[in-house]
This record gives sequence, structure tokens and C-alpha cells, in this order.
Amino acid sequence: MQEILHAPHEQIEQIQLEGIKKTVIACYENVPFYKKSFDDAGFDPYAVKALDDLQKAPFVTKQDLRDNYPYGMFATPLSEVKEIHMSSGTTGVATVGGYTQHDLDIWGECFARGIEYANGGKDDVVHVCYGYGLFTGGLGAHYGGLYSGATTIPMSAGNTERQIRVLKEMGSTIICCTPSYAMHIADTALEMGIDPARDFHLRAGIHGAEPFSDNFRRDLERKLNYHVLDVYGLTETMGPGVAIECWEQNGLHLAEDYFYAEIIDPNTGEVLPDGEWGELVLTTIDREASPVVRYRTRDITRILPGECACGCTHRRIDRIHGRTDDMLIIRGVNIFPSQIEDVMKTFDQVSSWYQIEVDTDHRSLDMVTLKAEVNPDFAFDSVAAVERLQKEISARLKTALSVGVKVKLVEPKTIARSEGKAKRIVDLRKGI
Ligand code: ADP
Ligand code: K
Ligand code: ZN
Repeated sequence: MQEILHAPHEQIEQIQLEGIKKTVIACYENVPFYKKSFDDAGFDPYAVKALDDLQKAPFVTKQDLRDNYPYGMFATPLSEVKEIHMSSGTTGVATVGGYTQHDLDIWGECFARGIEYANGGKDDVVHVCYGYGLFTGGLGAHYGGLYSGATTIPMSAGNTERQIRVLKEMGSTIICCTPSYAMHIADTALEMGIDPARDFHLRAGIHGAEPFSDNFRRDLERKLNYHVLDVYGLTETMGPGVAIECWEQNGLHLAEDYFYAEIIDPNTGEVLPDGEWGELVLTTIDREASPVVRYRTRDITRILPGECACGCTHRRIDRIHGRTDDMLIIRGVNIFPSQIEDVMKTFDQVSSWYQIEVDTDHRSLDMVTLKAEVNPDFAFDSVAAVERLQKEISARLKTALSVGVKVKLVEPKTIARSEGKAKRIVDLRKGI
């Protein structure tokens, strides 16, 4: 694994070019959707000679995948398919991914890179508490654990007290779950009189499937006394492991020998240069059952220019800024939850648990309420102090977002915890 992670970038580009050629032809010849969309766009899959030629291919969207539910996008016969996953449907109808044995092997290898970045291997105990099932989190991390030779514990999500006992007693060294579930585990342990910083043996957490702020990460690292590595992925291209942070925590290394990444302007579709923020577009270059060519992820990030201090040559994406479909349009202004988080983290008195509620007032105007939990040491009994703080946060949000946000501070542990992805936005507006 070290060899491919440190290969000269020209060598990786050669792998990418060969992989793209193979993939566009396989899609054209085996998937009627691609045959039609390539023909309509005048894209000749047999004429790809350089990486840039891929820019002539049309995009594929989540809607296209939905329209071809369940098996329409498969490029291999079902007899070759070993496993199926579906997206959790956070934003609508599920999409399906199929995996041949080869696809499953690659998945394990990609996730195992996270374990490698944590300097892990066969001596580690990998505790997987992403949900097992159609969601890609559980089995993706599981295959990563197996690939790396680690002792893998298939906990799945839920039964938090049991998770805590196992973490403590089995001496797990690496934990894989959503960041919000990791926080829930840490807080529950503290309530049970167990100090996870001392009583657990964790060295690293491989956390992803949802965005989390730097502040949230620092909180986790303090409570669990370990190093948090961000893992990115999506069902439509594989699952977790498309890109993973190394120990430097300075961007997520793409698995560039399996995925070709572009950043586009989401409005014009134009490919943007490295360093510029835009929508991530992915092409699988060694996927058999469910290849995608220029899949629009709707996730906002950028390619980080320059090399990483860790020596891995695979390019890095920045941490996901949000997804285009999480973007709230409030009275015509575009807002990402991460912008609200940026403001919240400047206040020591509030924790990183929050929920954004959007509704309409009696004049049908959008109204945003930010519900945020105060930290346990904040004296919640002084009404005047609570009101003062609410006003202060609200004023700061107004400056940062140009939109009025009503702030409602609530007591610790009053916002529902999740075992999977946290629900940050509650949109009560009619027709949305
Ligand atoms: P769904 O789209 O139904 O949530 P998935 O489980 O496939 O289905 O989720 C993939 C999405 O989760 C990504 O497109 C991205 O928006 C989000 N995601 C995954 N990993 C991360 C991460 N590390 N940081 C931020 N968002 C992430
Ligand atoms: K089969
Ligand atoms: Zn690195």
C-alpha cells in the first residue's frame, strides 16, 4: 500500500487515463443510459487520449441514478454482483450501488488507507459502530478493517452503553462511526462515570458521512484522547473511503488510483482550477458493477494545491463545506449550516450541538431559528444572562450572514442525539 500512496503523480495520472478509457467504454457498451447520454452530447468514448478529454463527457446526476432504479446503471450482469447498498436517502429516494468481488476488494483497500494513515494494522482493534446494513458506513469500515488485518469488531450503531463497555474492555484502538455518534458515546460514558480519555484505549477515530466543524473535532479529541481522521465517501461512487485525512489533518487524500476528481462551478458546469471552491465531480476508474462517469456529488469542496507533509502523493480535497442541497435559501440569501457553525464556535458558552429550524412567519417570510445547547458549565438559571447571550449571537450571525436569525439557547442534552447522521436542519416551510 505504501508504494501506491507514494507513487509519483505522473504514474497515478497514467493509471487514471487507462482507467477512464476503460470505464467510459464499459459504460457506453453496457449501460443504455450512458450510450444515449454520450451520443446526445457527441462524446466519443473511444477517442479519449488525455485526462482533459473527459471534460467532453456529460455529467450524471443523482436524478439519473434514481430514474434507472434499481439495476439500470449496472455495467455487469447480476450474476457478477456480490452485494448491494443503497444511499440513506437523506435527501429523497434512495440510489443503488452494486459491487462485484473486485469492487468489494477495492472498497476494503480504500478504507484501509485510513487505518494506514493512523499507522494501524494487524495489531489494532477496530471498533465499527457505523450502522451495518444498506448504509455503506458499517460494511465499508468493516472491509477496511479486514483488509488491514486488524481485529475488527462489527458493533453496528446503537446500544450505546454496550458500545462503551466493549470499547473499554476489548481495548479498541480505532473507532469508526459518524462524528455525532462518537460525541454521543463520549458524553454517555462520562455520565456513566467512565472517563473515555483515560478508560478507553483509542488512538484514532475515522469519522465521516456528515460534515463536522473543527471545533467539534477538538471537542471529540479532548474527550476521547485520540486523533480524529475525516473520511469522505458516498454510495453513488462506493461508500466511505473515496478520500481520507492523514495524520496531518490537512485535507483528505483522494484514492486517486480509483477515482478521478474534478471541481466544477455548480452553476455553469465549468471545470475550476485547483484551490477554487466548487462542486466535486467524481469518475470511478476501476469499478465494475456500478461505474459512474462525471457524477455530480453536490458536495462543496476544493482541491488543495501543493504536497502534503505526510509524503502521500495523492491529491487532497478540503473538508466538505456542505452539500448544495443543504444550502438554505433564506429570503433569497444562500446559507450553509457551516457558516452558522463558524459563528457559534466563537462563543465558549455554547456547545457544538445545534439545530436550525426554518419556518415562515404570518407574512410568509422565511424565519430562521437556531437552537443551540449551552455548555454544562454555563449558568442557565440567569434569564438575563441567557437573553444577553442570545442577542449577542444573533447580532454576530446577522453580520456574518446578512440574515436575521433568532437564537434560542437550550439546556445541555436537549437536542436529540443520533446514532447515524445528525439532523441539523428542520425545514417547516410549506412546499419545500
Ligand atoms: P445520502 O446522500 O442519502 O446521505 P450517503 O450515505 O451515500 O447517502 O451519503 C453521502 C453523502 O454524505 C455525501 O455526498 C456527503 O454529502 C456526506 N458526507 C459523507 N462523508 C462526509 C464527510 N466526511 N464530510 C462531510 N460530508 C460527508
Ligand atoms: K450474484
Ligand atoms: Zn497527508
